[in-house]
Amino acid sequence: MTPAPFHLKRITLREIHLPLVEPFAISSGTETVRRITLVEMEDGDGVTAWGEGVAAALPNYNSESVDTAWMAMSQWLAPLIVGKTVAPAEVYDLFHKAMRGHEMAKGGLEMTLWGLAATRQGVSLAKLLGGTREEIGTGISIGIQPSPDKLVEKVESYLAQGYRKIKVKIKPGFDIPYVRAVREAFGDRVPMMVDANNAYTLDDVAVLKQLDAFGLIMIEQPLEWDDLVRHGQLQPQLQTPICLDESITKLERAQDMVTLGAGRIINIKPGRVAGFTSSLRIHDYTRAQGIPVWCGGMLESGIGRAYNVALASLPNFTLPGDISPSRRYWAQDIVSPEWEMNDDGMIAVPLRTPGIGVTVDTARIDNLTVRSVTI
Ligand code: OSB
Ligand code: MG
Repeated sequence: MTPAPFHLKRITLREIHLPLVEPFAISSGTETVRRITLVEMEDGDGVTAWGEGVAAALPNYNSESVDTAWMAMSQWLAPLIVGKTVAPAEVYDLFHKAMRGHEMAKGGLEMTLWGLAATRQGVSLAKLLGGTREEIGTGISIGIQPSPDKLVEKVESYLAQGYRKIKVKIKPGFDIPYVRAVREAFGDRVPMMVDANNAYTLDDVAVLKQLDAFGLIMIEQPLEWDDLVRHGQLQPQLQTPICLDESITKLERAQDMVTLGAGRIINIKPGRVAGFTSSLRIHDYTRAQGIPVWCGGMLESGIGRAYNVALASLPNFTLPGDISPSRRYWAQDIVSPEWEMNDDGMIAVPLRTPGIGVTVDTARIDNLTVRSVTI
C-alpha cells in the first residue's frame, strides 16, 4: 500500500537513557546504557505517532552517532518536512537528493512518517509495508564473552528459551575456540552464525577459512564497514556465505554486492538504509535475485522494535532476525504490551492493530528524557 499524503505539523525529538540488562560487547566497543533517540510526530489533525532513530552513542558501528543524528534531524532534515504536506514514500528521495549520508538520521524521521500514516489510515504498519507473516522467527545476538565457557552457558539458556538462531560476536582472539565450544556443546544442527563488525582484514583469510569447518549459516561483515571490493575477494575463498550489514546503505550497495560477489545474504536494518522506502527497494531487489535477507537490530527500545517487526513480516525475510523480546534488553520496556516470544521462538506480528502495534508509555518517557527539541 502506498501511504496517503498528510500535513505534518510538528516533530519532537527526545533523548532517553535506558540501561541494558547486561553489557553488549562488539569488536569495536561495549554498550551498558543505551542512549536512545525517540521521534514523536503530530499531523494537522492532531494524530501522533512515535518512532526511533538508531544511531549509537559513538560512531563505532557506522559514521553516525546520537549527536550527529540529532543535529542532522533537528537542523537539516526536519525543516524539509515540517509544515508541509508529505507523502511518506517520497521522503527517501527528497532526503537523498538534499543531503549526503546521515542514513540513520534520515531513517528515524522517514520511518516515523510511515508509523504516523499507518495510525492515520487505521491499518497496521506491517500491512502498510506489504507484510504477510503472522509471526516472525527470532534470533539472539550475543556480545563477546570473557571465555568460551561463559558463551556456552549463555547459549544454553537462550536455546532453552526457544531462540531460532544464535549469533555470536567475534573478533581476533575471540573466534575459533568460542565457535568450537558452542558446536561441541550443542552439536552441528543449531542454526548459528558469527558477526565480526569489521574486525578482520584479508591478512586473516586463514582464520576465516577455519570457520568453514563449523557449518555456520553465515559470517556477518568480517571486513571493513565500507569495503565491498575486499569482501568480493574474500567470498570465493570461503564456503561460509558472507552476510553484509554495515556495507549495505542503499539499494545500489546491494546491487554492488551482487556485481562483486561480495556476499550472499543481507542484514537489512531499516535505520541503517535511511528508512522503509530504501528497505523495500532492497527487499524487492534481493527477492528477485534469490538472495535471502533478515532484519538486524541496533538494541532498539520497544518503539524501534515495532518498526523492525513490521518490516520482518515481508516475504523475503526468510531467516530469523536479530529481533529479540523486550526482556533480553530491558528490565522494563517503554511500550505495552512488551515484545514477547513464544516457546517456539516466534514473535507475533500485530497485523490487525492499527499503527505500530504497541502503546507508548509517555509518562515513563517523560521521566527518562534528558533533552528534547520541537521543530
Ligand atoms: O552488528 O548487528 C550488529 C548491535 C549494535 C550494533 C551493531 C550490531 C548489533 C547487534 C544487536 O548485533 C542486534 C540486536 O538489536 O539485538
Ligand atoms: Mg552486524
